[in-house]
Amino acid sequence: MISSALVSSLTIILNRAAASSLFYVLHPVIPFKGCIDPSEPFQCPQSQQCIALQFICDGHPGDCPDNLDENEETCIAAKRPAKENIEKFLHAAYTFLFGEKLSRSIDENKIYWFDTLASAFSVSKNIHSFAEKTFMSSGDLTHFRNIFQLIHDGRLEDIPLFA
Ligand SMILES: [Ca+2]
Repeated sequence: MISSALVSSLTIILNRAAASSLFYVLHPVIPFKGCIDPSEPFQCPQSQQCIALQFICDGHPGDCPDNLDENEETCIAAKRPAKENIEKFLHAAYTFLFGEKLSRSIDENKIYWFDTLASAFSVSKNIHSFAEKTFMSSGDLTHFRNIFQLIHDGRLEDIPLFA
């Protein structure tokens, strides 16, 4: 036998579910599509607000939430390719750059890995900061440094030996 307390609890839960689905009908959630307006191409860190490049690191805070438009990492990111482009590049060149060794970590963190990697490429001041943000082991960092040294030296034919 179902107690009246249980029935009233169920009624409350069902009413909340109905109310919440009505809420979503009235206020559909529009997924963020990135900063698609060319006049405001820069996405503020930890936000979906888009601003013009001229407001980044211009000495006037307040263009992004929490004044992140004047943050050191934001200043670095503003001088680098857009994070979305870095991410596309990484998808295309991952095995070439990192080889099988680091590819294994993709399987463990597939959903977030490229986003994390692209973010780290976008904002890191140096290779140590990059390694910290991507939780690289010292072995992975050495591997990564060697790959980039080979690219820097134009010795692309040697990369498969490391990868
Ligand atoms: Ca600013």
